[in-house]
Amino acid sequence: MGRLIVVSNRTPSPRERTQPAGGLTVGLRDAVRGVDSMWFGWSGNQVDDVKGQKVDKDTVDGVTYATIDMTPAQYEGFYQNFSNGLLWPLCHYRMGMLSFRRADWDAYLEVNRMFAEHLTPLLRPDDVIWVHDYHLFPLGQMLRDAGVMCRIGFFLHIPFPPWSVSRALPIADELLHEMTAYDLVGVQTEEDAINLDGCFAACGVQVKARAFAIGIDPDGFLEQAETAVKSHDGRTLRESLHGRKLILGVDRLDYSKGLPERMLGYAQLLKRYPEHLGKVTFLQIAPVSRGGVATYQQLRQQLEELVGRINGEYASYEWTPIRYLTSPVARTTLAGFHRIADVGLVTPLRDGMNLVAKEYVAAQDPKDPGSLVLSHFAGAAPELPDALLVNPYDADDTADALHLALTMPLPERKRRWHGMRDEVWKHTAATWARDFLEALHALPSPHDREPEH
Ligand code: GDG
Repeated sequence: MGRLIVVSNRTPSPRERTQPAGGLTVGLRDAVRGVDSMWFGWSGNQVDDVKGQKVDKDTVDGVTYATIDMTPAQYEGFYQNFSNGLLWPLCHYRMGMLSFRRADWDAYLEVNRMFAEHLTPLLRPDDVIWVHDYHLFPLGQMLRDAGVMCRIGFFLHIPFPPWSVSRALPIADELLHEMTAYDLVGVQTEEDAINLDGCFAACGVQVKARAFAIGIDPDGFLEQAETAVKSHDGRTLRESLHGRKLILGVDRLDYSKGLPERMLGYAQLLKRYPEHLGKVTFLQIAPVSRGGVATYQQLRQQLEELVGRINGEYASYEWTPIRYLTSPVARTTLAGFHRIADVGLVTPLRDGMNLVAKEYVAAQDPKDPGSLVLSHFAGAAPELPDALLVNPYDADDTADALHLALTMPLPERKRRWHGMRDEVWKHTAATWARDFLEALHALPSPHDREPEH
């Protein structure tokens, strides 16, 4: 069997121990472990001249990381403007945030072409290529144009909106047509598959999307959590609580994660259920992400004001209701924090899946598990009906769920957690990758296809 070639915008840095926060890397890293594979993508470096650049290769634990650089202009047009300033809000149903410029579309195509040009010479005929996410929608077509005959699959990590929303993208038709180059198109949920199929149908594209829900490595995360609670950071966090209950939020600082709405929900808890005043601490870890994009800078400012206002209003001289961190925390430490937390609070306004919800479940102590408060709008929600599901736009709903979570008797906590635990252990990063790749292999090879007339 040939190698697995993973292609994503960024590859993880193979030799760095701390990795940037991000679900794609976390999910895929668990999936490629132990497989003969190559991971191709952008190095993270910007250089003024990329003409004639060579692919940089580094092999660690059987995985070859092959990377190329980008110019500052490509970074701005392809990454910041088109991918994160346009496709991201569109796919998260935020039409009011779209700004389309043809120059950015040109940069997006140029970088996809550059990926194809440098990847093609590295390929062997029996390789299987797996392209990831919205940065690389047209890559499959560009590889086909370069004569690549391998099986190519595509997986979208973020939601896909219905045609009534996605048609706001002026080049939607072209983008959807280019996806015919893929042998298999995967999305996170049935809802995304229905939406994408509706878009294909509206544009007369003969492709069908299939749902493959991503998961985590629950055994690995649990092991980290068990170790981390006994570590210096774990013990220090617990001691600092002075017996108070802990609510934990962990998210990249992104407007899709519903952070301001979450703060308002927590403030509503303190207002409507004053018995929790001084008895609970909300720790929100929100590492800065895409800090160069204006909407992210505005969000950061908005959150700083909100946290300051809520703390000012409800704090006492010896208790601060919200602890808010914008620096990343090491993954091992995070796992321990999840185990210590009485409540995991995950309230995105839209999310492809949301791995944090699954990590919270995995990290719990079976003898005394915490409760998960989860948004209906996370892709994980249909998989985790035993969570306390909330509408994040309704601060009172979030407050009620938090109150319920903080006061839930142990037998009910255990019952709900067991349901969620079964799901998190059943659908992991490894089963997600296995199911997708098995489906890709089951399709007729492009070599065996009838030539088109
Ligand atoms: C995209 C989709 C989909 C967070 N803060 C820190 C940190 N993290 C880790 C979490 C988790 C990951 O980052 C975030 O994953 P999510 O799935 O929650 O969200 P996105 O980054 O938006 O991921 C998402 C995912 O892709 C996979 O398909 O589920 O819907 O948007 O693992 O723990 N990690 C560390 N420090 C932090 O401060 N080390």
